Amino acid sequence: MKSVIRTGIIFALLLFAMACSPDSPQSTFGTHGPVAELQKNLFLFTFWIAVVVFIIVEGGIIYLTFKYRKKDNKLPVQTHGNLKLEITWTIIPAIIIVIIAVPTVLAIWETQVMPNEEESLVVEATGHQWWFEFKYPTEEVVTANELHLPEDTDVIVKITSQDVLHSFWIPKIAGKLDMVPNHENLLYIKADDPGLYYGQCAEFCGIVHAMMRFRVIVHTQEDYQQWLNDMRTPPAKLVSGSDEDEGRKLFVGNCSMCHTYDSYKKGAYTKEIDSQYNRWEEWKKDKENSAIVSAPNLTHFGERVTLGAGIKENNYDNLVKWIENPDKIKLGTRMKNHASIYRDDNQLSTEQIEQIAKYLLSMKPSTESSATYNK
Ligand code: HEC
Ligand SMILES: [Cu+2]
Repeated sequence: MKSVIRTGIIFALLLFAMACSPDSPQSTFGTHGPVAELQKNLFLFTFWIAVVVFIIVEGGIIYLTFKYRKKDNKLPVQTHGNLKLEITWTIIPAIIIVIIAVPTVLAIWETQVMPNEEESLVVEATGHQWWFEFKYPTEEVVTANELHLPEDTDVIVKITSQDVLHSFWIPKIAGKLDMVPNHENLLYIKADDPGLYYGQCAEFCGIVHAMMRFRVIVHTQEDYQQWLNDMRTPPAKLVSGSDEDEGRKLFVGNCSMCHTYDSYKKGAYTKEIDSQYNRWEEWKKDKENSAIVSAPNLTHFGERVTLGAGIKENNYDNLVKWIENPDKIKLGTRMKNHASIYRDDNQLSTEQIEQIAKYLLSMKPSTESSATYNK
């Protein structure tokens, strides 16, 4: 009896703990967009049907177990087959499946239809081991690990991958769709409210798959325009001889072969696409010794909320730790495996690392931004 009570308490606690989930950043229940809403409703519809089936079946089992439990040593009446019952319990599940299938298929159709491209925002999302690249072809803006969207706008995300299979998922807004190399998948999304949302790779893609995240920052229309302007505004000129300026020189010498940092320039968009491609080709030629791999665009990195593809808050301490050894934060990054500063003969001093970190945080659009995001 004691163990029954103990199990009961554990179950009750588990149920209680489950009730916490709707507020968590990757919960599919606290929806903020029509696609996630549709998917949640479909889930709940199926769930409640399953609950009814569960109660009837389990209730039946428990009731019959007690009612017909062995009372004497006589063999019970032996029966075999009951046509009426068998037809009933074949037809009822078939009907339930149809009831679930109809809204499911309708929802699949609904989310497959893309809005008119001319009237929508088109974003290209590319998966890399282990980070996300976001390109805005019409706006000619490119960034990484942070997807900026205007609220209440139809968005078509063109999804692909550079290396292996990944999957694109924003639990509170929509999900999920495979990122497949050499193939484009289309995902329709729309975000209802401004705010910060979590995205996550949802397909096992290698050692730090679970640490391949991104943030979605949904702006008011006005702030979104401001963000676009910011992305095209150069940073303020650094004071010659300052730590930031020394950091800039070190960055250009040690980091810029993989990371672009000046996509605010005119014409930078096509250049970045070409250079990501070239870096990738370069890497494929000699995976062991290559000093170049495709890497997150770091333009205006000082404005970013996170670091390491959504793993750590972007601040000075975390940046220093990241540059010292990215593997301590995220095991197996291509940065650690291929950047020359991690070879024994080419290491940066602590002072140099700090200068680079200061430089990275100084990478911001020069004009005072009126946008209210990440403030
Ligand atoms: C061999 C190419 C390569 C070199 C050289 C390189 N990196 Fe990286 N870097 C990467 C890759 C790849 C990632 C993505 C790591 C991940 O999240 O898996 C990355 C990620 C980063 C990030 C995090 C970006 C984000 O949005 O999460 C920062 C910051 C960064 N690198 C800074 C530097 C600095 C500073 C240097 C020079 C000291 C440098 N990198 C040199 C390839 C490189
Ligand atoms: Cu992935």
